[in-house]
Amino acid sequence: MRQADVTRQTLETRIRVALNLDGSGVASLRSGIGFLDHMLEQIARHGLIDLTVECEGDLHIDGHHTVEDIGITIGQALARAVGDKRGIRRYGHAYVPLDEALSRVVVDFSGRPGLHMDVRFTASRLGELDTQLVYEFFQGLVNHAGITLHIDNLKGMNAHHQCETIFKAFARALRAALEPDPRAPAAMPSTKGCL
Ligand SMILES: [Mn+2]
Repeated sequence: MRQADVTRQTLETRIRVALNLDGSGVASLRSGIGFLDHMLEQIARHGLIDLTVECEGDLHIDGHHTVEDIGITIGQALARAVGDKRGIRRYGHAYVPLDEALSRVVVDFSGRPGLHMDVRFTASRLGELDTQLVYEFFQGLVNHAGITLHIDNLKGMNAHHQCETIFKAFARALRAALEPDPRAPAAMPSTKGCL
């Protein structure tokens, strides 16, 4: 039920995202950027989200449009799949370590887009991914999913580890926020009555 299949096309990118929030972590990823596929796989596996991402982007320029637009399209799919948010926990957070690196991600399905990200990558590139684009990915996602997202890399020397802990913590936080709350299965998790 909590599924979405979104196609988004511009003159810069052509993207399809399909996701199932109640999946088992099955991923089919062809973003065109190997390291980004590695990160999207973390969202699927640790979020228990079945996730398909297919992208034909203008990588002959650079990765910017591809990474940002994949974030936008995943955000659109998330918003569609989550529906009216009745019965979910709404908030989720996770700390994830990977050796020396440690990140914390906190999410609120608030309906209000907001990204607060404090990450100082120790390298400018990870494979074919410019680390500046991690911010663009989450900005696109947050704007279109309508979520408040706080991302903090608390420790880390190795940029691969920094990045991986961010995506894994994001996935775990998502999973917690999207989980059905058995004590309030039909309730809107807000005193406003809507989100
Ligand atoms: Mn890795």
